[in-house]
Amino acid sequence: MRLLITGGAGFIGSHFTDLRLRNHPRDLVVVFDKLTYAGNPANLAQAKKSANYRFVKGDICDRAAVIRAVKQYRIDGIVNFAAETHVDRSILAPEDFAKTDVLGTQILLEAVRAHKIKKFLQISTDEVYGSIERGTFKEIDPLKPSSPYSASKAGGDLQVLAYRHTYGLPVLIARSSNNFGPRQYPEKLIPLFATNALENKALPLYGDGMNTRDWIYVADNCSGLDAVLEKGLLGGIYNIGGGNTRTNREITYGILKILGKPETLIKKVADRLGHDRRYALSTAKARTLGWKPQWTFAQALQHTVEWYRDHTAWWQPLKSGEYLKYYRQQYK
Ligand code: NAD
Ligand code: TDX
Repeated sequence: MRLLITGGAGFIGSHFTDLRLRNHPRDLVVVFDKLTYAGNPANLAQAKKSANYRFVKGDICDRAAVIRAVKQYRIDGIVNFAAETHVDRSILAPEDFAKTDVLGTQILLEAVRAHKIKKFLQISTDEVYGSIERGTFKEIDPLKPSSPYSASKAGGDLQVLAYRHTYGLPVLIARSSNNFGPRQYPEKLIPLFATNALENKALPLYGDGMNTRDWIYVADNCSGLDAVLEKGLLGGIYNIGGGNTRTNREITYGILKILGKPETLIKKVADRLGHDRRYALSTAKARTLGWKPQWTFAQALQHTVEWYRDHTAWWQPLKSGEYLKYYRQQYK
Protein backbone atom coordinates (compact mmCIF):
# COMPACT_ATOMS: atom_id res chain seq x y z
CA MET A 1 0.00 0.00 0.00
CA ARG A 2 1.02 3.64 -0.47
CA LEU A 3 -0.27 4.83 2.87
CA LEU A 4 -1.04 8.33 4.13
CA ILE A 5 -0.95 8.36 7.94
CA THR A 6 -2.55 11.56 9.18
CA GLY A 7 -1.62 12.59 12.73
CA GLY A 8 1.44 10.34 12.47
CA ALA A 9 3.62 12.70 14.52
CA GLY A 10 1.45 12.15 17.59
CA PHE A 11 1.51 9.37 20.15
CA ILE A 12 -0.36 6.43 18.59
CA GLY A 13 0.19 7.52 14.98
CA SER A 14 3.97 7.47 15.41
CA HIS A 15 3.90 3.95 16.88
CA PHE A 16 1.65 2.83 14.01
CA THR A 17 4.07 4.42 11.51
CA ASP A 18 6.95 2.44 13.04
CA LEU A 19 4.90 -0.77 12.94
CA ARG A 20 3.97 -0.33 9.26
CA LEU A 21 7.56 0.41 8.21
CA ARG A 22 8.76 -2.64 10.18
CA ASN A 23 6.06 -5.13 9.10
CA HIS A 24 5.36 -3.93 5.55
CA PRO A 25 8.83 -3.03 4.28
CA ARG A 26 7.75 -2.66 0.62
CA ASP A 27 5.05 -0.08 1.40
CA LEU A 28 5.44 3.69 1.20
CA VAL A 29 4.44 5.52 4.39
CA VAL A 30 3.69 9.24 4.20
CA VAL A 31 3.00 10.99 7.50
CA PHE A 32 0.74 14.03 7.05
CA ASP A 33 0.62 16.14 10.22
CA LYS A 34 -0.15 19.75 11.17
CA LEU A 35 2.31 19.57 14.08
CA THR A 36 -0.01 21.04 16.69
CA TYR A 37 1.24 21.17 20.29
CA ALA A 38 0.73 17.36 20.31
CA GLY A 39 2.68 16.62 17.12
CA ASN A 40 6.37 16.06 17.71
CA PRO A 41 8.96 15.35 14.98
CA ALA A 42 11.07 13.57 17.64
CA ASN A 43 8.38 10.84 17.67
CA LEU A 44 9.39 9.98 14.10
CA ALA A 45 13.13 9.54 14.75
CA GLN A 46 12.94 5.79 14.03
CA ALA A 47 10.74 6.24 10.95
CA LYS A 48 13.16 8.78 9.47
CA LYS A 49 15.77 6.04 9.13
CA SER A 50 13.59 4.22 6.58
CA ALA A 51 13.92 4.89 2.83
CA ASN A 52 10.15 4.30 2.49
CA TYR A 53 9.14 7.13 4.82
CA ARG A 54 8.09 10.68 3.85
CA PHE A 55 6.77 13.59 5.91
CA VAL A 56 4.33 16.33 4.87
CA LYS A 57 3.43 19.20 7.20
CA GLY A 58 -0.24 19.85 6.55
CA ASP A 59 -3.71 20.30 8.01
CA ILE A 60 -6.46 17.75 7.23
CA CYS A 61 -8.89 20.70 7.13
CA ASP A 62 -6.91 22.12 4.17
CA ARG A 63 -8.53 20.42 1.19
CA ALA A 64 -5.85 21.54 -1.32
CA ALA A 65 -2.98 20.32 0.87
CA VAL A 66 -4.63 16.91 1.32
CA ILE A 67 -5.22 16.51 -2.44
CA ARG A 68 -1.64 17.62 -3.19
CA ALA A 69 -0.18 14.95 -0.90
CA VAL A 70 -2.52 12.25 -2.24
CA LYS A 71 -1.55 13.06 -5.84
CA GLN A 72 2.17 13.59 -5.23
CA TYR A 73 2.62 10.21 -3.53
CA ARG A 74 -0.10 8.32 -5.48
CA ILE A 75 -1.71 7.38 -2.17
CA ASP A 76 -4.05 4.37 -2.19
CA GLY A 77 -4.74 4.02 1.55
CA ILE A 78 -5.38 6.51 4.39
CA VAL A 79 -5.31 5.93 8.15
CA ASN A 80 -6.71 8.94 9.98
CA PHE A 81 -5.20 9.50 13.44
CA ALA A 82 -5.27 13.31 13.11
CA ALA A 83 -7.46 14.77 15.83
CA GLU A 84 -7.63 17.03 18.81
CA THR A 85 -7.55 14.36 21.52
CA HIS A 86 -7.56 15.71 25.06
CA VAL A 87 -10.95 15.74 26.83
CA ASP A 88 -9.99 18.53 29.28
CA ARG A 89 -8.91 20.80 26.42
CA SER A 90 -12.23 20.09 24.66
CA ILE A 91 -14.04 21.32 27.77
CA LEU A 92 -11.99 24.55 27.83
CA ALA A 93 -12.02 25.20 24.03
CA PRO A 94 -14.25 22.91 21.91
CA GLU A 95 -13.97 24.64 18.52
CA ASP A 96 -10.79 23.02 17.17
CA PHE A 97 -12.24 19.62 18.08
CA ALA A 98 -15.27 20.10 15.85
CA LYS A 99 -13.05 21.46 13.06
CA THR A 100 -10.41 18.75 12.95
CA ASP A 101 -12.35 15.73 14.19
CA VAL A 102 -15.50 16.31 12.09
CA LEU A 103 -14.67 18.64 9.19
CA GLY A 104 -11.14 17.26 8.76
CA THR A 105 -12.53 13.72 8.53
CA GLN A 106 -15.06 14.82 5.93
CA ILE A 107 -12.32 16.46 3.83
CA LEU A 108 -10.32 13.22 3.89
CA LEU A 109 -13.41 11.28 2.81
CA GLU A 110 -13.82 13.65 -0.14
CA ALA A 111 -10.22 12.85 -1.12
CA VAL A 112 -11.00 9.12 -0.91
CA ARG A 113 -14.04 9.67 -3.13
CA ALA A 114 -12.24 11.80 -5.73
CA HIS A 115 -9.04 9.75 -5.95
CA LYS A 116 -10.35 6.17 -5.82
CA ILE A 117 -8.40 5.38 -2.67
CA LYS A 118 -8.77 1.68 -1.86
CA LYS A 119 -8.96 1.83 1.94
CA PHE A 120 -9.73 4.46 4.55
CA LEU A 121 -9.34 3.56 8.23
CA GLN A 122 -10.83 6.02 10.72
CA ILE A 123 -9.22 5.89 14.17
CA SER A 124 -12.02 6.37 16.66
CA THR A 125 -12.48 5.89 20.38
CA ASP A 126 -14.54 3.95 22.93
CA GLU A 127 -15.70 7.35 24.22
CA VAL A 128 -18.24 7.63 21.38
CA TYR A 129 -20.42 5.04 23.17
CA GLY A 130 -20.49 7.12 26.38
CA SER A 131 -20.25 5.71 29.89
CA ILE A 132 -21.25 2.15 30.87
CA GLU A 133 -21.81 1.15 34.53
CA ARG A 134 -21.44 -2.62 33.96
CA GLY A 135 -20.54 -4.90 31.05
CA THR A 136 -18.99 -3.89 27.72
CA PHE A 137 -19.98 -2.01 24.58
CA LYS A 138 -20.33 -3.84 21.26
CA GLU A 139 -19.94 -2.26 17.83
CA ILE A 140 -23.72 -2.30 17.28
CA ASP A 141 -24.42 -0.21 20.39
CA PRO A 142 -25.76 3.32 19.85
CA LEU A 143 -23.47 6.35 20.13
CA LYS A 144 -23.98 8.50 23.23
CA PRO A 145 -20.95 10.78 23.53
CA SER A 146 -20.81 13.15 26.47
CA SER A 147 -17.83 15.53 26.03
CA PRO A 148 -17.12 17.97 23.20
CA TYR A 149 -14.20 15.65 22.34
CA SER A 150 -16.26 12.46 22.12
CA ALA A 151 -19.13 14.26 20.35
CA SER A 152 -16.64 15.45 17.71
CA LYS A 153 -15.18 11.94 17.32
CA ALA A 154 -18.73 10.56 16.99
CA GLY A 155 -19.38 13.21 14.33
CA GLY A 156 -16.33 11.92 12.44
CA ASP A 157 -17.59 8.32 12.68
CA LEU A 158 -21.02 9.33 11.38
CA GLN A 159 -19.44 11.07 8.39
CA VAL A 160 -17.50 7.89 7.62
CA LEU A 161 -20.62 5.72 7.85
CA ALA A 162 -22.65 8.18 5.75
CA TYR A 163 -19.97 8.14 3.01
CA ARG A 164 -20.09 4.35 3.08
CA HIS A 165 -23.88 4.28 2.80
CA THR A 166 -24.17 7.05 0.19
CA TYR A 167 -21.10 6.56 -2.02
CA GLY A 168 -20.03 3.01 -1.10
CA LEU A 169 -16.55 4.15 -0.03
CA PRO A 170 -14.09 1.46 1.17
CA VAL A 171 -14.01 2.56 4.81
CA LEU A 172 -13.27 0.94 8.17
CA ILE A 173 -13.62 2.28 11.72
CA ALA A 174 -11.56 1.16 14.72
CA ARG A 175 -12.68 2.24 18.20
CA SER A 176 -9.85 1.91 20.68
CA SER A 177 -9.84 2.11 24.45
CA ASN A 178 -7.42 4.22 26.56
CA ASN A 179 -3.89 3.84 25.22
CA PHE A 180 -0.70 4.23 27.21
CA GLY A 181 2.99 3.83 26.45
CA PRO A 182 6.11 5.78 25.48
CA ARG A 183 5.72 9.17 23.70
CA GLN A 184 2.23 9.99 25.02
CA TYR A 185 1.86 13.73 25.56
CA PRO A 186 2.25 14.44 29.30
CA GLU A 187 -1.24 15.88 29.70
CA LYS A 188 -2.91 12.42 29.74
CA LEU A 189 -3.31 10.54 33.03
CA ILE A 190 -0.40 8.05 32.93
CA PRO A 191 2.38 10.27 31.48
CA LEU A 192 1.19 13.27 33.52
CA PHE A 193 1.25 11.35 36.79
CA ALA A 194 4.53 9.55 36.01
CA THR A 195 6.34 12.78 35.08
CA ASN A 196 4.83 14.77 37.97
CA ALA A 197 5.88 12.04 40.41
CA LEU A 198 9.40 12.06 38.94
CA GLU A 199 9.49 15.84 39.62
CA ASN A 200 7.97 15.36 43.12
CA LYS A 201 4.93 17.40 42.01
CA ALA A 202 1.32 16.77 43.03
CA LEU A 203 -0.79 14.22 41.11
CA PRO A 204 -4.19 15.91 40.52
CA LEU A 205 -6.69 13.06 40.91
CA TYR A 206 -10.19 14.09 39.78
CA GLY A 207 -13.23 13.58 42.03
CA ASP A 208 -13.26 10.34 44.03
CA GLY A 209 -10.65 8.71 41.77
CA MET A 210 -13.00 5.81 41.06
CA ASN A 211 -13.59 6.52 37.35
CA THR A 212 -12.65 3.45 35.35
CA ARG A 213 -10.98 3.07 31.97
CA ASP A 214 -10.14 0.01 29.85
CA TRP A 215 -6.36 0.38 29.30
CA ILE A 216 -4.46 -0.95 26.30
CA TYR A 217 -0.72 -0.82 25.67
CA VAL A 218 -0.03 1.19 22.51
CA ALA A 219 1.80 -1.69 20.74
CA ASP A 220 -1.24 -3.94 21.23
CA ASN A 221 -3.54 -1.21 19.91
CA CYS A 222 -1.34 -0.74 16.83
CA SER A 223 -1.25 -4.47 16.03
CA GLY A 224 -5.06 -4.43 16.32
CA LEU A 225 -5.33 -1.44 13.98
CA ASP A 226 -3.01 -3.18 11.50
CA ALA A 227 -5.22 -6.30 11.58
CA VAL A 228 -8.28 -4.13 10.91
CA LEU A 229 -6.55 -2.35 8.01
CA GLU A 230 -5.32 -5.60 6.44
CA LYS A 231 -8.20 -7.98 7.14
CA GLY A 232 -11.23 -5.96 8.25
CA LEU A 233 -14.45 -6.25 6.26
CA LEU A 234 -15.03 -2.97 4.39
CA GLY A 235 -17.77 -0.91 6.04
CA GLY A 236 -17.00 -2.63 9.36
CA ILE A 237 -16.48 -1.21 12.85
CA TYR A 238 -13.99 -2.93 15.20
CA ASN A 239 -13.47 -2.32 18.93
CA ILE A 240 -9.83 -2.59 20.08
CA GLY A 241 -9.54 -2.83 23.86
CA GLY A 242 -7.04 -4.22 26.33
CA GLY A 243 -9.59 -5.77 28.70
CA ASN A 244 -7.76 -4.06 31.60
CA THR A 245 -10.39 -2.07 33.48
CA ARG A 246 -8.73 -0.10 36.30
CA THR A 247 -9.86 2.82 38.46
CA ASN A 248 -7.79 5.99 38.32
CA ARG A 249 -6.82 5.34 41.95
CA GLU A 250 -5.39 1.94 41.00
CA ILE A 251 -3.40 3.54 38.17
CA THR A 252 -2.11 6.27 40.49
CA TYR A 253 -0.97 3.85 43.21
CA GLY A 254 0.62 1.63 40.54
CA ILE A 255 2.74 4.51 39.19
CA LEU A 256 3.83 5.64 42.67
CA LYS A 257 4.84 2.08 43.58
CA ILE A 258 6.98 1.63 40.44
CA LEU A 259 8.77 4.93 41.12
CA GLY A 260 9.04 4.42 44.90
CA LYS A 261 7.28 7.75 45.53
CA PRO A 262 5.01 8.57 48.51
CA GLU A 263 1.18 8.57 48.42
CA THR A 264 1.29 12.09 49.88
CA LEU A 265 1.89 13.32 46.31
CA ILE A 266 -1.77 12.51 45.49
CA LYS A 267 -3.90 15.66 45.49
CA LYS A 268 -7.68 15.29 45.23
CA VAL A 269 -8.97 18.05 42.92
CA ALA A 270 -12.38 19.06 41.59
CA ASP A 271 -13.94 16.58 39.19
CA ARG A 272 -13.81 16.97 35.38
CA LEU A 273 -17.10 18.45 34.08
CA GLY A 274 -19.39 15.71 32.72
CA HIS A 275 -16.79 13.09 33.69
CA ASP A 276 -17.69 9.67 32.20
CA ARG A 277 -17.67 7.03 34.95
CA ARG A 278 -16.59 3.91 33.15
CA TYR A 279 -15.56 2.69 29.69
CA ALA A 280 -15.27 -0.97 28.65
CA LEU A 281 -15.27 -2.69 25.26
CA SER A 282 -16.12 -6.11 23.89
CA THR A 283 -13.31 -7.09 21.50
CA ALA A 284 -14.82 -10.38 20.25
CA LYS A 285 -15.18 -9.00 16.71
CA ALA A 286 -11.54 -7.83 16.40
CA ARG A 287 -10.39 -11.21 17.71
CA THR A 288 -12.03 -12.90 14.72
CA LEU A 289 -9.26 -11.20 12.68
CA GLY A 290 -6.68 -13.28 14.57
CA TRP A 291 -5.61 -10.39 16.82
CA LYS A 292 -5.20 -10.37 20.57
CA PRO A 293 -3.23 -8.19 23.00
CA GLN A 294 0.23 -9.53 23.90
CA TRP A 295 1.21 -7.40 26.91
CA THR A 296 -0.01 -7.87 30.47
CA PHE A 297 -1.12 -4.64 32.09
CA ALA A 298 1.52 -4.89 34.86
CA GLN A 299 4.40 -5.41 32.40
CA ALA A 300 3.22 -2.60 30.15
CA LEU A 301 2.76 -0.10 33.01
CA GLN A 302 6.21 -0.92 34.39
CA HIS A 303 7.80 -0.54 30.93
CA THR A 304 5.96 2.75 30.29
CA VAL A 305 6.77 4.39 33.61
CA GLU A 306 10.43 3.36 33.26
CA TRP A 307 10.46 4.87 29.76
CA TYR A 308 9.41 8.28 31.19
CA ARG A 309 12.01 7.90 33.96
CA ASP A 310 14.70 7.24 31.32
CA HIS A 311 13.60 9.83 28.71
CA THR A 312 13.39 13.14 30.57
CA ALA A 313 14.84 14.89 27.49
CA TRP A 314 11.71 13.88 25.56
CA TRP A 315 9.11 15.18 28.03
CA GLN A 316 10.73 18.02 29.97
CA PRO A 317 10.57 20.55 27.07
CA LEU A 318 6.89 19.65 26.57
CA LYS A 319 6.04 20.64 30.13
CA SER A 320 6.92 24.29 29.63
CA GLY A 321 5.65 27.16 27.45
CA GLU A 322 2.28 26.41 25.87
CA TYR A 323 1.77 23.46 28.21
CA LEU A 324 2.10 25.57 31.33
CA LYS A 325 -0.40 28.09 29.96
CA TYR A 326 -2.93 25.27 29.48
CA TYR A 327 -2.12 23.77 32.85
CA ARG A 328 -2.65 27.08 34.70
CA GLN A 329 -6.01 27.52 32.98
CA GLN A 330 -7.00 23.96 33.86
CA TYR A 331 -6.29 24.31 37.60
CA LYS A 332 -6.98 28.02 38.13
P1 NAD B 1 -2.12 12.91 19.90
O1 NAD B 1 -2.82 14.10 20.45
O2 NAD B 1 -0.90 12.40 20.56
O3 NAD B 1 -1.72 13.20 18.36
C1 NAD B 1 -2.58 13.81 17.45
C2 NAD B 1 -1.76 14.14 16.20
O4 NAD B 1 -2.64 14.72 15.23
C3 NAD B 1 -0.66 15.17 16.45
O5 NAD B 1 0.53 14.76 15.81
C4 NAD B 1 -1.19 16.45 15.83
O6 NAD B 1 -0.18 17.32 15.37
C5 NAD B 1 -2.04 15.88 14.69
N1 NAD B 1 -3.10 16.80 14.26
C6 NAD B 1 -4.02 17.45 15.04
N2 NAD B 1 -4.84 18.20 14.28
C7 NAD B 1 -4.44 18.01 12.99
C8 NAD B 1 -4.91 18.51 11.75
N3 NAD B 1 -5.94 19.38 11.68
N4 NAD B 1 -4.29 18.11 10.61
C9 NAD B 1 -3.23 17.24 10.67
N5 NAD B 1 -2.74 16.76 11.81
C10 NAD B 1 -3.33 17.13 12.97
O7 NAD B 1 -3.22 11.79 19.76
P2 NAD B 1 -3.20 10.22 20.05
O8 NAD B 1 -3.43 10.00 21.49
O9 NAD B 1 -2.04 9.62 19.38
O10 NAD B 1 -4.54 9.80 19.29
C11 NAD B 1 -4.51 9.49 17.90
C12 NAD B 1 -5.91 9.11 17.46
O11 NAD B 1 -6.38 8.01 18.23
C13 NAD B 1 -6.95 10.21 17.64
O12 NAD B 1 -7.83 10.17 16.53
C14 NAD B 1 -7.68 9.82 18.92
O13 NAD B 1 -9.01 10.30 18.91
C15 NAD B 1 -7.63 8.32 18.82
N6 NAD B 1 -7.67 7.61 20.12
C16 NAD B 1 -6.76 7.89 21.10
C17 NAD B 1 -6.80 7.17 22.29
C18 NAD B 1 -5.82 7.42 23.41
O14 NAD B 1 -5.97 6.84 24.49
N7 NAD B 1 -4.80 8.24 23.23
C19 NAD B 1 -7.76 6.17 22.48
C20 NAD B 1 -8.68 5.92 21.45
C21 NAD B 1 -8.62 6.63 20.28
O1 TDX C 1 -4.98 15.11 35.72
C1 TDX C 1 -5.78 14.18 35.53
N1 TDX C 1 -6.42 13.61 36.59
C2 TDX C 1 -7.34 12.61 36.47
O2 TDX C 1 -7.90 12.13 37.47
C3 TDX C 1 -6.06 13.68 34.21
C4 TDX C 1 -5.39 14.26 33.00
C5 TDX C 1 -7.00 12.66 34.10
N2 TDX C 1 -7.63 12.16 35.18
C6 TDX C 1 -8.64 11.10 34.98
C7 TDX C 1 -9.73 11.44 33.98
C8 TDX C 1 -10.08 10.09 33.39
O3 TDX C 1 -11.04 9.44 34.20
O4 TDX C 1 -7.95 9.97 34.42
C9 TDX C 1 -8.77 9.31 33.45
C10 TDX C 1 -8.02 9.28 32.12
O5 TDX C 1 -7.93 10.61 31.67
P1 TDX C 1 -7.21 10.99 30.29
O6 TDX C 1 -5.83 10.45 30.30
O7 TDX C 1 -7.42 12.45 30.06
O8 TDX C 1 -8.02 10.10 29.25
P2 TDX C 1 -9.59 10.04 28.86
O9 TDX C 1 -10.29 11.26 29.24
O10 TDX C 1 -10.11 8.72 29.38
O11 TDX C 1 -9.47 9.98 27.25
C11 TDX C 1 -8.43 9.20 26.63
O12 TDX C 1 -8.90 7.95 26.19
C12 TDX C 1 -9.72 7.90 25.07
C13 TDX C 1 -7.76 9.94 25.47
O13 TDX C 1 -7.34 11.21 25.90
C14 TDX C 1 -8.71 10.06 24.30
O14 TDX C 1 -8.05 10.69 23.20
C15 TDX C 1 -9.16 8.69 23.90
O15 TDX C 1 -10.12 8.76 22.88
